[in-house]
Amino acid sequence: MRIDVVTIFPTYFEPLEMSLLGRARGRGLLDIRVHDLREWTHDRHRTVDDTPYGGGAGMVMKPEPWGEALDAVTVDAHDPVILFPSPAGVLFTQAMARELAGEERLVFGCGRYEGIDERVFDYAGSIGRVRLVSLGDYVLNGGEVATMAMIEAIGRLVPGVIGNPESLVEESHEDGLLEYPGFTKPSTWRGREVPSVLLSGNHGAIARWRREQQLERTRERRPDLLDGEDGDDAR
Ligand code: JEB
Repeated sequence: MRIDVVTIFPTYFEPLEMSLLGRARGRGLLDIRVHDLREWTHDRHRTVDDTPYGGGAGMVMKPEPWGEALDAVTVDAHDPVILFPSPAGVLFTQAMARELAGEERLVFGCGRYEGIDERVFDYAGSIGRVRLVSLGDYVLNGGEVATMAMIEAIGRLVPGVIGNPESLVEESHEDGLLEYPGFTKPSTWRGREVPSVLLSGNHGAIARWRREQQLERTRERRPDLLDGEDGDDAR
């Protein structure tokens, strides 16, 4: 999979060199290219923002550099998915990460200031499949942190990136429930015991206990996952 990121802060993405995704990049599974939007400006000050038509607070990102950037990074792409992190986007979910992990080409457009001139989204729709996506219901200063989170969520689902694919299905959200609690040695730590069932060697009892814990925690912390068509297949 190739991922192009367009941003005015390319250094935000330096951590991608490290760890799991960095190794996947080294092995040729992920080709992540980060581009400075200012490469597609033509004035002395490399201007990417301007005042909003109609007035109001803050600045809006100018469409021209975005148009040139999207043209350049998609010149050899066939129907890429073009994602714009936005507080006004649809919520980014594990189901979406799973779908996107099967794509050949992704482009992330990272806005700043009050966001990007709205016409850019329409233009991007003439290049590929546009998705406005939100990381969650809180306000960030730009799309970079959201993009990093989404690249991590998608990248780890690309076949071959994670050594043991079985660890993917067990974890949080893949079955629509929160994870069961984990414990390791020592069996007593600072007066706190590991639940005795986990030391019993009774694998049936352990599986039942873990499923109960998942259901109890989900009911307590994330009842929204249990009621309705939300998420994947919460039971
Ligand atoms: C994403 C962004 C801004 C109003 C307020 C702040 C570009 N979950 C999320 N919260 N905020 C963002 C996001 C995601 N994904 C987000 C892109 C931009 C915030 N801002 C600042 C814009 N409008 C600019």
